[in-house]
Amino acid sequence: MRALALDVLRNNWTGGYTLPSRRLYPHQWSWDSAFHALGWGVVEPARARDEMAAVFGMQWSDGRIPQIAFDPATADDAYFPGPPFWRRSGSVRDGRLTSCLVQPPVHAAIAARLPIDRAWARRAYQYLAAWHDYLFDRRVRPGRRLVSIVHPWESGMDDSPVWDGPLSAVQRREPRTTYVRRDLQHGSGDPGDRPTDAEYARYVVLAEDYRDLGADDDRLGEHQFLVECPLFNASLAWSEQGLADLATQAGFDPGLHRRRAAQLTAALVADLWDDERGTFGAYDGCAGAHVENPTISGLVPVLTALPGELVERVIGTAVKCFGLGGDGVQLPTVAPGSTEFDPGRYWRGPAWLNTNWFVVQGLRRHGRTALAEGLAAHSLDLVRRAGAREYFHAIDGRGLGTDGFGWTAAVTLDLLSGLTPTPGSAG
Ligand code: 2M8
Repeated sequence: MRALALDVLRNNWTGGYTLPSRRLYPHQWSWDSAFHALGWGVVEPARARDEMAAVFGMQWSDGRIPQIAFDPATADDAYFPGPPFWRRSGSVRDGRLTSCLVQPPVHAAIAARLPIDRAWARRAYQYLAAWHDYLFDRRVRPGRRLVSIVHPWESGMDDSPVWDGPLSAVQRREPRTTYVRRDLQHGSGDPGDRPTDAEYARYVVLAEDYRDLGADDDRLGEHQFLVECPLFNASLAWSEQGLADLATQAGFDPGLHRRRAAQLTAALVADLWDDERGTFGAYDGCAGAHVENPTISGLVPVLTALPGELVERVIGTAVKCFGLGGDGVQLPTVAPGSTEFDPGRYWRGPAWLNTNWFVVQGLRRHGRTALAEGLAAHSLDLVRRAGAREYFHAIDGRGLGTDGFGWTAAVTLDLLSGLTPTPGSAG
């Protein structure tokens, strides 16, 4: 399986970074690259550092690390929405065109696990501290403590049912852009598993809106989708701990990052914890209301330094509602007992290796070794049976979505390696 995973990463390697998939996703994606670096870190650390350097290369002058940097050698219409849609030029360090959105900030947590020296830690720290500053300074809404996302694509779990409510309130209009859905071509598996055309039109409208605000976060009050997502904010808290570790390696003061990690964790508990359901919900800033969360994103804050009582509650929910430690496919992205569960549909039920990996890291962090290693072994089994597919059917485990998928391969390599400590696990 190591050979298979390594083949996928090698085949998707462009010379500077790794494509999520040669056909379906032929550019550089932000959080995919972080996972790719994790995998390269196990087998070829120099490539892990190159992959991270390519992430730093896509950073805007305001500090944001955008969702996608487009490969200039790839045709504009190979992926939608591509450069002609985003109409960006030139603000990126290495000159590539990018989208305006972002993705979950897992980079610093992963960078801190890589084999690095002091000079590299200094370099990484500077870019990643600027990235986090962007999120704290520009994406925390007045009177709030957690970071808001402006589009479901920013969550990484694009089609999650958690976005159904906030999306249904988006003013109905036809997209202004004429487009062909490239995501239904290029070997994405069964097009019926992908978002519907109506959902997709809503995504395009929201992307047009944010683009047409000039991606100017001073104008977020005019935007129609502002949601505090538990996975996004938990990644940030975890990565603040990673940034503290990088700062220490670099010889800088880690204090600010330790404080921020603690403050974000406290805010996750105060603002998103759903005591009745034993999980973390989301908060819809446009509606001023909490959103129920039947998905795995509600478990991901287990990555952080949660109080012990909440760790037990989250694990209890994972066991009872998601089948952690049981005989079935682990872990479905949506709890099988919920009405939104759809076992084969993109981000609405299937298991994904990266979301499993988060839960493994959280369980390890809190000393729940048997559950953690059981989930790691189960995740590897999915790949052993179906290959490095994009995601796995939540009932029979068959491979779905595209084949030769980068982060599935990368996480496989990390899980096989038996692993390095998780940021924060020492303290
Ligand atoms: C999927 O998202 C992209 C948009 O970013 C798409 O559907 O075209 C998601 O699974 C996302 O989390 C992932 O980063 C991306 C590339 O693998 O694909």
